[in-house]
Amino acid sequence: MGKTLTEKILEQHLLEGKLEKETDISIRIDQTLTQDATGTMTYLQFEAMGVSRVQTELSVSYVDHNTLQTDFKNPDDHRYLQSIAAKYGLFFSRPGNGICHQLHLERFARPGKTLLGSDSHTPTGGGVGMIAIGAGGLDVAAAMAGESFHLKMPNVVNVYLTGKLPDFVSAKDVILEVLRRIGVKGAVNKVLEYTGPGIKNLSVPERGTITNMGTETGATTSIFPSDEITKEFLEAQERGEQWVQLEPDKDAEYDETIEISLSELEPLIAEPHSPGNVKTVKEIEGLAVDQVCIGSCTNSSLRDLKVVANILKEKTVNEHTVLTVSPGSRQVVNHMVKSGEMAYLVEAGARILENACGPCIGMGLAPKSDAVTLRTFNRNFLGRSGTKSAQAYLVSPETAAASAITGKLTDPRTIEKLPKIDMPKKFMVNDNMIIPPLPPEKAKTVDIVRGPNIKPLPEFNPLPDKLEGEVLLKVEDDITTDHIMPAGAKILPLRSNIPEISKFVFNIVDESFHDRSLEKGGGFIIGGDNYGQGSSREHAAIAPKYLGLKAVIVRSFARIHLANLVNFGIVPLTFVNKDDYNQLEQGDQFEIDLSTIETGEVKLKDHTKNIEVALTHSLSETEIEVLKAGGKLTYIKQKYSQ
Ligand code: MIC
Ligand code: SF4
Repeated sequence: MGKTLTEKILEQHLLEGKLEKETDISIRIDQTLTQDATGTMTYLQFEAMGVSRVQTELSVSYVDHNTLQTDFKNPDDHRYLQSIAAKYGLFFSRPGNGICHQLHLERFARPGKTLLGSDSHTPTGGGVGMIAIGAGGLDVAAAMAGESFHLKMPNVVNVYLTGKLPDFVSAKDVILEVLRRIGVKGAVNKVLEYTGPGIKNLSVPERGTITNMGTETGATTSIFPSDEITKEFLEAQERGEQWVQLEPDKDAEYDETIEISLSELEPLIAEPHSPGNVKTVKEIEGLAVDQVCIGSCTNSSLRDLKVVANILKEKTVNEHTVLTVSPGSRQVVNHMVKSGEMAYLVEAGARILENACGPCIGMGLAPKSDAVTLRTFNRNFLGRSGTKSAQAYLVSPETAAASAITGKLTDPRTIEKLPKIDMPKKFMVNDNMIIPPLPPEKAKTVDIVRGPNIKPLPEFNPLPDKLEGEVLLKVEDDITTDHIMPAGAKILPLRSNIPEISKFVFNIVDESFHDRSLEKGGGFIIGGDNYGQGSSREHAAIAPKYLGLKAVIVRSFARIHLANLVNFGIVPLTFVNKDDYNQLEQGDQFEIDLSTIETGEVKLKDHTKNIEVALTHSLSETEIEVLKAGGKLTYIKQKYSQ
């Protein structure tokens, strides 16, 4: 039986287990990436592991999230990250260089390699045929220390593309179509592998848009083959020698197939507050738009910005609409400036922002109250823009640019002609904002720079056999990490200060959560399906743990958040009978007996309701050991000290 591309790359990196569905495997990680918002915690944990230099082929530390410097905190963190990179042998991408995923695709992503990143959109790298996975910072720290990465062997889905995208329909519409079909939990523990004759009509940055936002389906990762188009891209990035041809076997067997005819797609839009609420633009055309934001790791490539600039050429942004543009990288800006296309944006009245995440994570440019904001980003979760009453919609760059001109949601196909875009044969490569690793002897002499905002890691105790306490909160389906641990300009700078950031846990859902948790001495959370979808931020586990959260009991979990809970010693449990969710309430007194956890069966006694509820879990033996140790850091420290 032939192999899928996913199986081929996993097989080459397999350290433990068998490539059989649902079984636990561990793989070797070749590359890692971090960004600043998750990076500080990642490196504090890496430091605690006591390893003198990163053990990977390549590790890069990017700065792109916390670039709004309203006080000393963010710049202090940047200096810390720079000193860490110098001391431990990492590449350091300086603030101002661009968004981690865009930069990694341009400069480091390599076909056939594995990449683990402390950001959920790490699968962008799948655009060049690598297995690129998002994970919590602690897992990335462990990979840098030379540990393998554990995961459940995912099911592989064949996303079979035929045809060619019509004018004004682009890669964003492809991934929105995938989301329209399978929703935000449709690919949990699955890999979306793109095949079929249609892929030859998609460039690497377009493939990157698709693999990037595959994260919103819950997928472990997404991947395209490495073909002639990949070769051309790598050559244009002066990395032609890194190309290898990689594709699935002709007779590869997939667990499922999704067929998409690119020729039949039309402009799509995700309505508030989920990337899975997909409609056609036509269905809600005419909606008045207050703000349009173009950029983010999904849609900030040179191709995307050129399209936007040429649609806006000789036009003016509608007087009732604000347009922001955040380019993906300096390389993109450089091209846009030299070609003169940046001037089209400026002349049209776009507010040009730094090459960074910016409005995507609420780092500035929050929309006005009740605004309709159209974004080329990948997430439109409640409050993420920085304005809780805003209604955020996700669209392609074409739809965004057309709507910025008219001031209302506009089907870009109503613009007469698609402007012709000239893509360069060679990109303007300039790595002068990437500081390469220092040689080991020099690295040893580097001192780590720590600002006052960097607080030591909290220590957590081993897990007892019995957990007791109150249900602190009951939530619905699809709770995101943005609900659990909101981001934005005010909270993100606290990422290296757990006591401070913990004050904002569940703030967007229930402002009293923090005080209640402390008053009750911790307790439990009850949730629905897909609990913890979205970001890889381990702060959504560490901060609740700091407040005393003992276990989370839900119908189902999102992959990265589940791993983060284990890493920080919070027990992730699921209902055997999903309807039991309805019986339990906030305020109920629980007793959970963990003495049988190894058997997969756990009993919950609800003393308030006087009932017993059967719980289970999907934890591997190692994960149970990690939980018992009180978290992964203690577990790894114990392992190294033996
Ligand atoms: C996001 O898009 O939500 C983030 C901010 O990039 C996160 C990481 C973080 O919270 O720092 C992600 O996607 O993992
Ligand atoms: Fe940055 Fe937004 Fe991409 Fe997250 S999704 S890495 S915040 S641009």
